[in-house]
Amino acid sequence: MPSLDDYPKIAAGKVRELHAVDDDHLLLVASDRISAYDFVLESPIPDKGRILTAMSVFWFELLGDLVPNHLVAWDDDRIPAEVRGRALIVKRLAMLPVEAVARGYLAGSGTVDYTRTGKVCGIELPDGLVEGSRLPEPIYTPATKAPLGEHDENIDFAATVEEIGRERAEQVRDLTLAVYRRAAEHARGHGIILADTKFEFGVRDDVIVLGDEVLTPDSSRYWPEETYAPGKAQPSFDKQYVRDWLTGPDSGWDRHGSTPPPPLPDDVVESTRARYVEAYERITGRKFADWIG
Ligand code: Q0Z
Repeated sequence: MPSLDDYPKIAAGKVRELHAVDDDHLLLVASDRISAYDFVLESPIPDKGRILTAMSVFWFELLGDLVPNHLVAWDDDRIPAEVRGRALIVKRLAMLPVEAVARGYLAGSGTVDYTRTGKVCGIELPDGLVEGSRLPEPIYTPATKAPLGEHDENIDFAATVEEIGRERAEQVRDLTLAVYRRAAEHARGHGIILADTKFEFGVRDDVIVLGDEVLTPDSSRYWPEETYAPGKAQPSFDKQYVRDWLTGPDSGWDRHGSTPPPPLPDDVVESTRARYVEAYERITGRKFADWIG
C-alpha cells in the first residue's frame, strides 16, 4: 500500500489537493476543510471530504452517457489508506483554461452583473429578476480561472472562443448546459434546487472530458426546495448553519474586519456534517454509511 508521500503534490486548492500518481494518472484528494466568507475555517467538518467524493462519483456515474469523465477508480490499491474514501484516481488531462458555469437561477455574481447591466456574461435577461429568480432557461456563464485567493471573473462566450477556439468553446458550452439540465432535473426530483454549477473540462486524445469534482456543494449552489423564495439570498443547503453562526451575535466575529473567523462550536460542526450527509442521501438515494472508508 502506497503512502500519500509517494505521490508528489502538484497543486493545492483551498480544501483539496492534487498529487501525481504516474504519467497518466492523478490523485484528487478532498479534505474535511470548509470555507466560508473566503476563509478556510480552522474547524474541519468530519467526513466532508468523503461525502463530497462519494457525491462526485454518483454524478459521474449518472452523467457518464452525456460526457466522458476522468474518473478511473475510488477503491483501488493505488489509493493510500490515509485518504481512502476521499480520494479519486483520475486520468491526467490537458485542462482547458475556462470555468464552465451553468446557471438556472440568478445568484451571486450573476445578480451583481444583471443588476448593473441587465446581462450576465453577455446574455440579455428579462427585466424584473431578483436574487434567487429562476431563469427562463438555463444559461452558460463562463469565467476565467483566477489564481488561488482571487475570484473568477465572468466572461462572455466570445472570450472563450478567443481562449480555446470556436469548436471547443461550442462543445464546452453545449456539454455544460446538457449536464446541468440533467443534474438539475435529478436534484429537483429529490427536493434540492441546483441553482448553478461550475465544471472544469480537459482534453485527452482530442476528446473533451469532464474533470475535477462535479456537482458537489463546493462547486455548486444547492438550495433546499422547502425554503425557496426569490427576492433574497437563498439559504445554502450545506453551509447555512456556519454562515448564520459566524455572522450572528455569538461568534464575536466581523466578516468585514481583518481577523480570521473563530473556531465553530461543536453543535454547528455536527449540524453542518448532518446537512452534507442529508444532501448526499437525498440526491443519491444511497446511505452514506455504505460509502467506503
Ligand atoms: C484539476 C484542482 C487543486 C484539486 C488541475 N484530471 C486532471 N488532469 C489534469 N489536471 C487536473 C485534473 Cl482534475 C486539474 N485542477 C483543479 C486543483 C486541487 C483540483 F489544487 N487542477
